[in-house]
Formats: sequence, C-alpha cells, structure tokens
Amino acid sequence: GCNFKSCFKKNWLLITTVVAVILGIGLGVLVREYAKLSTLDKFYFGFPGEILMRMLKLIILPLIISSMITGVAALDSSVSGKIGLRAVVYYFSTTIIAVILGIVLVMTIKPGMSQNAGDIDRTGSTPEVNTVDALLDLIRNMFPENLVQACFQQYKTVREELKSEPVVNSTTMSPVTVVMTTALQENITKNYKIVGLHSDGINVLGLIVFCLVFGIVIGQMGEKGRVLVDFFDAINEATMKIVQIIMCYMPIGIFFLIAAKIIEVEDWDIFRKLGLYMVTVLTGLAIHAIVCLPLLYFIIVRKNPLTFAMGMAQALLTALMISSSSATLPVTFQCAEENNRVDKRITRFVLPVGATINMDGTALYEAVAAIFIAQLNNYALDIGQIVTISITATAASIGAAGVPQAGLVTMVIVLSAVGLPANDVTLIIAVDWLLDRFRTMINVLGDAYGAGIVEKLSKKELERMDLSSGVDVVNPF
Ligand code: DAS
Repeated sequence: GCNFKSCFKKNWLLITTVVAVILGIGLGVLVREYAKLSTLDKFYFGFPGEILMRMLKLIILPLIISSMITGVAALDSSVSGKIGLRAVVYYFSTTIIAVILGIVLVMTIKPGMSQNAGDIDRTGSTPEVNTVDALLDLIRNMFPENLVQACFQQYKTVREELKSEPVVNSTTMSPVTVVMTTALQENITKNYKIVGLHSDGINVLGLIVFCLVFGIVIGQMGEKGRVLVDFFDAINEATMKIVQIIMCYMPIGIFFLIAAKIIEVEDWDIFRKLGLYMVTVLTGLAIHAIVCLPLLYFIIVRKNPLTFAMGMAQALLTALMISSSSATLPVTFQCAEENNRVDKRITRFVLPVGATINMDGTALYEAVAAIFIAQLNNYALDIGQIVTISITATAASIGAAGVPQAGLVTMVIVLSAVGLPANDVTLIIAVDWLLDRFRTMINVLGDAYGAGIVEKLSKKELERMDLSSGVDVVNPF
C-alpha cells in the first residue's frame, strides 16, 4: 500500500481518465436531456475527442514499424522463430476458447428465440458474399503491392463490375459502411476490376509482415545492419516519448469522446429489443476476461493475474473508450513495459502482431452474433454449420483490423459461410458501437496477457541472450 500522495502521483492518469469518463457520461446525459443541440453543435462537441483519436492513429505507423523491426532484430532468428511460434499458438488457443465459450452461451441463453427478426427493422437488401474470396483477402492483405500505399490504405479493395458505375463513394460514407459495402459488393461478380483502394486506416497486417522479414534480415546483417537497428530503436524511443505527451491529453479527449457518443445515439429502445443478445455477448466477454485468460496466465506465469490486469488498466480503459486495438497500442506498450515490466524484446514483437491478429473478443462476438441471427431467422444450424462458424469466426477475427467496428464488417464472412443473409448484419448494427468497446477491451487484455505468457515461456532464451550480450564489450558504455 502507498499513501494517497504517492498513489495519486503514480496513477494520476488512470484516476483522471476514470473521472473524465464518469463526468463525460454525466454531461452527455445532461446535454441529451436538456440541451437540444443541432447536428453541427453535436459535431463540434465531439471535436476534442476526435483529436485524441487522430493523435493515437497518427502514432500507430511509426510505433508499429519501429517496434516490430527493432523487436525482431534484437532477437536472433532461432529465438524469434520460437517466440513467434509461442505467440501464434497462444493467439489461436485463446481465440478458439473464446469462440467455444461464445457458442456455448448463445446456444444456452438462446437470445434469438425470445423474438423474431420481424420487430427489428432491416435496411436495404444485399447479395451474398463469397466466403472463399473474402478469406483469401486475409492472405492478400499480408502482401501489400505497394508498401507506401499500405501505410494509408485499408485492406479492402473496391471492386466494381466492369460495366456499372462505382456504387461506393468512400468520401461520404463512414469507413464501416464503405468496408461493409465493398465486402458485400466485391464478391458479387467475378468480372470485377480494381478501381482503387479506399482509405480508412492502415493495412497493419501487410506492414507487420514486411517489418517482420525486414527485422530478421537486418538483425542478421551484423555491423552493416547495426546502423539500421539503432535508427529504428531511436525512432521507437522517440515515438514512446510522444505517446506520453498524447496520454496527458487523454482525459480531456476521452471526456468529450464519451459525452459526444451519449448525445449522438438516437434509438435507445433497440437496447431493450436486443437486451438478451447484449447480455450474452457481455457475459461471454466477462467470463473470458475474468476466468479463461487469468487462469491461463496464472497456470503458466505463476503470478497474480489481477495485478497484471490492473497494470493494464489505462490501456483497457482506452480500448473501452476508443474501440480500436491499433489506436490503443501505444498505451498497451506503455502499460506492459512500465507497469508490468514485460521485456521490451517480447512486447515490441508480440503486441503489434497481437493487436492485429489476436482478437478473442471479436471472435467470441462474431460467433454469438452469427448464431443469434440464425435464431432470429428460425434457421436451425446443424453441427457442421456450428463448426463452420467456429472456424470462420476465428479467421474473421484474424482478418479484422484493429479499427472501430471491424468485427461487424468481417462478420459477413461468417454469415455467408453458413448461408445466412449477409444483410442481417444490419439487425445488430444499432448496438454494435457499444459492444465494440467491450470486445476491443478484451482483445487488448488478451494481447497483454499474451505478452506476459510468451515472456515467461521465453525466459531461458532471454536469459541466455542477456548473458551473451552482458559480456559483450563492443559497446562498453
Ligand atoms: N474494434 C476492433 C478492435 O479494435 C474489434 C472489433 O471491431 O471487433 O479490436
């Protein structure tokens, strides 16, 4: 225990952020009830929150590139191979556990049986999505054609029929709509051509693959590669200092972000209609966060999982507020390295990859949502389809980028895999903004526990490297 002064000094950011969330919700409710703001006023109200999101997104690029390259280069290739394998095995096992947990819950609670789809409005009608091609997109995205373009273009390509005019206008639609439209649009016809990429984020997966290979290569170039490793190491250090500056602004940004969201939501009645569905998702996420992950952490690391989770509190709160694993990454790094003292050679390598492909919350959510939609349509799923949902929900969560509502978009893959109308995503879109926050928080928690677990499993290699580098007199000071 520490006295109040030192406690506040140590946790001032977390305390002020929590206060900012509470005050922000209060202000949001007050403004919503008493001040009838015009649309423009609502937009300006959210402006400080938008600035926070933009700052965090801005820093993603230098952070991921520098941390991945230096993280991998710091490990010799045999070690990085082992650590990478441990990380991937952890990602898959926790994601599969999350999917199974979600399926057990949604088949037990049966939220879709208590009502039918009739009383929830559907908008528009869209054709099916070709699962195979959408899944192939996951692999396509790992190899961006143009590295610079990957830095500002998202992973879905806009493809239009050769004849028709492009129906997707990414300048006006929100990124989610654009990705959803293209996800549905692109696999309708076989004779499509690439008419361009829409930008709603960074193709992180593509960048990571490149940085992984580049880091391994320069790590093996000895002295010649040294200058590059030092260069990216310096970038990483500078970037983390910028992150600390951004985090000072965080309480203000989050205050306006949450207040503006409360003001913006129109239809609260939908929460009653989809109440049981939300309870199913949130229960699954809670069990995964309070039982599955901590148990795995305790069994392997033999330390108190609650202490570790408390050390990640700022990152979890950030994820809850901004619904983006990638944009939370700077804070995840800060918490894992500063509070939980996880070895930088592990975090730099494991966290960016985890933030992109390890999404336990999303996988659980997509399995629950898909089966919920089947129940709404009185569509009986056989065991084969349940297994298909488990596999495609896992793949879709890997393919989902760490941007807001990515899990909603890749869910069209799961729905089309079992013959459900992809359009039925619109049945749950109204509450997705809230569930997205919670599943993003679980995604980040899973990544953090992953760093702690992989570090423990790699203790021997890290100690051997410390020993060898310890006696190394190349750089005596
Ligand atoms: N918001 C995504 C993330 O950042 C998760 C999702 O949409 O499912 O992790």
